[in-house]
Amino acid sequence: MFAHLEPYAGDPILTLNESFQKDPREGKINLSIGIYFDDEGKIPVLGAVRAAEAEIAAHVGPKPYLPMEGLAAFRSGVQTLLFGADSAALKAGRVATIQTVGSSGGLRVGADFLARWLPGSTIYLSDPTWENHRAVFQAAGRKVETYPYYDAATGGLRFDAMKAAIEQMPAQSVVLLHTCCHNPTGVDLTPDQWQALIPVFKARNLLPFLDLAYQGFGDGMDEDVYAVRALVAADVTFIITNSFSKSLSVYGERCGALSVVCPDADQAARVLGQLKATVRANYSNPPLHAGQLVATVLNTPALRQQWASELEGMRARIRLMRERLHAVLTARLPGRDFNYLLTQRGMFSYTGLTAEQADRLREQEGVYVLRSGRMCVAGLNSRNVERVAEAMAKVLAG
Ligand code: KET
Repeated sequence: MFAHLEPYAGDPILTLNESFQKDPREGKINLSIGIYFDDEGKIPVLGAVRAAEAEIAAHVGPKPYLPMEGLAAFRSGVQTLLFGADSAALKAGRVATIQTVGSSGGLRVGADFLARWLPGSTIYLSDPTWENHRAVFQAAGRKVETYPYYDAATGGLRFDAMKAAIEQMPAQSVVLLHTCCHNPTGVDLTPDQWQALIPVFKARNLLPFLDLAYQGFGDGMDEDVYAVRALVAADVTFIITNSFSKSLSVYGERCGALSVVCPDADQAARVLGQLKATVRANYSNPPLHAGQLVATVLNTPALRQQWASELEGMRARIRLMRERLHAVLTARLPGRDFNYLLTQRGMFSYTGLTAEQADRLREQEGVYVLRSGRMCVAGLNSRNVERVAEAMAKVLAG
């Protein structure tokens, strides 16, 4: 029956992370997967999450299925987080939000929804993007293309080329955009650049699909949703999936959401209905614990506050690690420009290391980065940062 199956080639991120776990070397350092580690090298349990868990455990009750769209308190908490407490769009009832199995689940439900309701549309991804974007949309039978994004020569954004490409997209194309902390490059659009794209989305009748996996890791919880608020204010119809995996450090709980901002409440109600139908035919309904956990943090003012300050600490620590890595590399290889480490935002830096250099870094130095050259700077800590810098300098020097 299955004799014809091809062996799985593995996933560029998850399989590398598995290899790291199996690596017997003591000094190995994991800068591959997008996970925030604290200065002890551990995945933190946030105080806000610990308190929410205690609250839930103190009131253990029956565990019914959630509705297809997820827990109501989770959905309203997510809406306030993304669109703001005073959002006119929320008040008008024109946003459809469902709880999803992480933002990966949000992407896939969104992709399946588009396959059914915008079947002719092509999905455009930034070049480069998170490796799994292509896989998710193709698995849903979507046609996938790319638009120019990263400029390897300057380490910045090819904004003019990006805008020109978007201006050429056929009507009803879907443009996938990273809301903040672009994965893998760490290169983001400025508010002015978002504003310059908005008229293009409208004039060309395009559908932005935002992916927000790193809220709070850029400039701040509200600052990082600039694009979301700007699109709403400009009356653009768009989709957004957001994740709590990284921002609440709850990866395995699978907490995410998918929202569709519509022109009016009637459309939003129909969209919500069809999202529910998509979920029902897939995993039926999302996990109860994930919904309760996030809802408790979002809807308890003291915990919401605590979360914001803990996230601020994570953001500051990443910045410090960027500075430390930059300082040692600049001292070791004075002829080279490592400024990208300071300007790129969020968990990742795009180091420019080739696949072959990434292999050498892993094999000879025990330092794991993706073969694309992406480094998770959130895996650096005060004990390993110098060693990583020395190892990188060695590999870069040839
Ligand atoms: N979008 C982006 C841009 C992203 O980087 C990730 C995860 C996700 C969505 C999925 O997050 P979820 O946990 O489903 O809410 N990225 C890291 C982990 C992975 O590849 O699954 C990574 O890039 O390493």
